[in-house]
Amino acid sequence: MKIGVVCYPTFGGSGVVATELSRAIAKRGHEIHLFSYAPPARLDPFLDGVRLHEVEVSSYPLFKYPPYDLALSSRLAETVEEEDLDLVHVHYAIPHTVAALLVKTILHPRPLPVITTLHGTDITIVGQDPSYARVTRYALNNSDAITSVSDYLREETRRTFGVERTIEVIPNFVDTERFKPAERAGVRRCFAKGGERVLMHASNFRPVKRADLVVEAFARVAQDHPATLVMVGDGPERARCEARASELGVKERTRFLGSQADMEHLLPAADVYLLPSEYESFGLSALEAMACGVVPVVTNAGGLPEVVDDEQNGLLIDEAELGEMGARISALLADAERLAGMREAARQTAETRFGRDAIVDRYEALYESVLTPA
Ligand code: GMT
Repeated sequence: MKIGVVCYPTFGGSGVVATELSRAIAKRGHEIHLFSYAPPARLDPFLDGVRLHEVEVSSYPLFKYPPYDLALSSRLAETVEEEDLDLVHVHYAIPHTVAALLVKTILHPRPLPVITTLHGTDITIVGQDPSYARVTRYALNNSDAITSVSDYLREETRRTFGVERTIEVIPNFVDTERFKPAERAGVRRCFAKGGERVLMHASNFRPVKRADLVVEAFARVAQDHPATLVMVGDGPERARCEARASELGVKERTRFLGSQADMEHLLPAADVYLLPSEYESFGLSALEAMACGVVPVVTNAGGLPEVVDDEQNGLLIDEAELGEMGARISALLADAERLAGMREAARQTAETRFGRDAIVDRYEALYESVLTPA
């Protein structure tokens, strides 16, 4: 098959899923053409066997808002024709689905199935915004197939947009050969020279991630344990988190690393991974941590309970108990046997429920189904 993939290039989960899926599908012998406004953070087009089409948006003094979606549609339409692509798979509905549907109209009667994978905020925040609600509904009703990354997101989509058609839940996945526990002493050396505990958080530091709560929980843990906090990523709340770490007297023990592409090298250094988001449709970064044998501590919200089972493979923190998050982590770190059991269970969950190959099989089957006339 020849597949066009459209995604955001940022460190966010939707771009990561699109990149990892493209890499896996290309390895199976299919031809992948990836469209984005910059090279996706985790993609190595040469090694991954993926053809990258960077969409350039030309500016003109009349354009207060250069029309990215039109530049994307134009580039996509040209490539679909030149390379004879079979289908387009877009990640994140806004504006990618609408751009792909425009291409389908432009090229009509040439068939061009469009698959949309919903990732979360394209429905829960952006999609519901009155500025985008109508086009989001149009995108949902006119895609040839829709997938969502969790049951939670499927139900949210149905509830918010009254969509009755099939939405297939295909959960996110992790490459458990790349994301795996490492020899602990070696990998921890850079953060925990004295053998202290390592807590980690990685995100785009948007308000929804509540990264300040990570710092607060860490300050509580640091009362009981020698510990280091590693904060990976960058975004609007980062400065506030740094200030909070100073206020709470833990700045010296906190490392802000900025954005990092090679999370598989960093995550195994941690004991615990914190993701106290207001909600997550899935929580891919927590899954990557689990694959590395790191215990996820996440909020009991959105799709996170579909990934983390409380007290089994991690800790699920109810909204009302967020103030206790640090104390719960501290108690866990004090119990070596319980911690080791949870590490093992976390890794096992990643392997058995969210392993790459079984989930990529489902996407491949979906591609085949949209190409087969009913
Ligand atoms: O965070 C976003 O604004 C969107 C998106 C992204 O590109 O990072 O994240 C979503 O997609 C990920 C991959 O499917 C999920 O793991 C994240 O939970 C989801 N983010 C939210 O729901 C906030």
